[in-house]
Amino acid sequence: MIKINKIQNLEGKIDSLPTGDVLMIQPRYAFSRSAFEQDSNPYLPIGALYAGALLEGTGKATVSYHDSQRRELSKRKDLSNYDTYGITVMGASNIASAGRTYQELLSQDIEPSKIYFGGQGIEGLTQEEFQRLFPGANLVSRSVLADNPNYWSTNISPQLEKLAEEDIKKYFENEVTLLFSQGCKYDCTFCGAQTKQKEEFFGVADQFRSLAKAAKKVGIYEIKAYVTSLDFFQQALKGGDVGRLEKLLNELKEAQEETGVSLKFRALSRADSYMAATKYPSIMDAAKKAGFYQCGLGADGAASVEVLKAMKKGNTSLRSTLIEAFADMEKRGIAPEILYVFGVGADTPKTLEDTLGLCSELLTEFPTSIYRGFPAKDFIPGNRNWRRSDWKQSSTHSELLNDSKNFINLDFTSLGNYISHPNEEMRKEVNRVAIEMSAKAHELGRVQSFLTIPEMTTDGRELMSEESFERLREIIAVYSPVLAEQMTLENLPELREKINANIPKDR
Ligand code: B12
Ligand code: SF4
Repeated sequence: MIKINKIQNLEGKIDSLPTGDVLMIQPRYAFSRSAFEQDSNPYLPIGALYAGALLEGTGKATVSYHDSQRRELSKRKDLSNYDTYGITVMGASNIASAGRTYQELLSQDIEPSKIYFGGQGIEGLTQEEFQRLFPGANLVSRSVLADNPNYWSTNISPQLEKLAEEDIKKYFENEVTLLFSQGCKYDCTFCGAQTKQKEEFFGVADQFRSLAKAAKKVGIYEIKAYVTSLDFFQQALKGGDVGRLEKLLNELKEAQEETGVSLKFRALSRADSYMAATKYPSIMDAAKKAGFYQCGLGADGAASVEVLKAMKKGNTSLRSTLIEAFADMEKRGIAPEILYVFGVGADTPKTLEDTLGLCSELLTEFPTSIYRGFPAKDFIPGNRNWRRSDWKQSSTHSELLNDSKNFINLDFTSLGNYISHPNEEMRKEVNRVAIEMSAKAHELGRVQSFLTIPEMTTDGRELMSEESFERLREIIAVYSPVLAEQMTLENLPELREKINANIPKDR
């Protein structure tokens, strides 16, 4: 009886999904230049591939793929032959690049009603917000796909087989995404992930087998991956099932032996979950054996108990737990990553200064640690703040929705800007800390925080002081000595696109 109901639900909702011959499109990287250039470090479009596999599972769609990171969409001769078009949007800033894709489709006379958007960056918009940005197009909610009984075990091999070998080679030369789990039981105010949800696991070993099969085809025998877990060790917390995690890790190890393809992966975890997991030596052992080499620990707010409370992090002693976790990781040969979002509404110049102190201390105390810090974007579609009624009534919210291009300012790598930090004094403080920390981490060669230049209404003075600008110049010089020499606070708006295209991609 339950099964029939499920099928009826799925059938009932199918109309809101793309059907027929579907072209699933991965937009270009948000900071690529306006003129098309082939991306030499493309991301494997796992969200599009998984969505494509689920769509085919409905029996009402046949999916092809277009990766705009690799080829220009408007040059496709068969563009008008498809029944429907899917555009995938990973984060809020990708609404800007998805907007470019939407315009490219419209310019080829494709009806907006045939265009479907999906992905975590966009699915948190209301229909009204979405229609303001993309009139006539369709917004697909994940729940329609998640109703599929095979949602957690869908095979992506048939989708990977549709991609060009030269693209597969490029994807696997870079880090790819391994579908591991989804969901985090916490609900931090700034987080746009699948929060307040019980962790669910994908068929991990089978997902790895699919990746391994594709990699081997192009002669690659070692895969580097970022796993999708939001809090990798959360099963070690009270009420969790650590045995399940251990079993998955052991299966992952076996799948490597069976396929002859090895895996090195990094994951994210809360510091308290990580410490809870260290109480189970067999889990830590299984993780290491399965290829775990780097762990990003959410340090957001750790420098101030007040900020932690405002962020609803669910842990007021984060600072000491972090230090314990960093020490433990280094003992085990796992590189700790300082994943730090700072500059939220509750921050003050004092808490920002303390943040700078804490991040510097972590980098100095732990010689293998890596800095991955970002100026907060407090309001993004999908997070708890976005749903606040004061935000919905604000002029910034309205301005943002006037043009999809504005969403670029919500990228986590973007320096604080008029959209993310309307108060100029705080914006400059946030950027001072962001630039100073990133510069330090660059000097140490332990950096995974790449800052980009946002759009501005006047010139660079609205973003930062002269001192911060000189420090920023040192960072830019690492990637483009010529641009670093040319840049001034006045010409920053003009050089913005060129500078951003030279900054390494967020990873
Ligand atoms: C892996 C990952 C990365 C990797 C991506 C590597 C790659 N190959 O692309 C790296 C580290 C590079 C990365 C970078 C970024 N990421 Co990221 N990332 C993730 C992570 C951990 C997993 C995403 C994933 O692949 N999930 C698995 C797939 C199958 O699920 P999915 O993408 O949600 O897709 C499902 C649905 O959304 C839907 N769907 C997706 N597309 C479409 C399209 C259509 C037409 C349809 C019908 C359905 C559909 O179908 C899928 C199956 O249900 C998530 C957190 C998480 N656990 O989800 C964050 C996450 C998605 N990232 C996020 C962000 C913000 C970014 C950045 C934009 C950060 C930034 N710089 O601002 C960048 C953008 C990079 C880019 N691609 O342009 C946020 C998005 C939040 C939001 N609401 O905006 C998340 C949720 C992290 C977080 N805690 O906030 N990321
Ligand atoms: S920031 Fe981390 S702990 Fe907080 S809700 Fe997001 S994934 Fe969970």
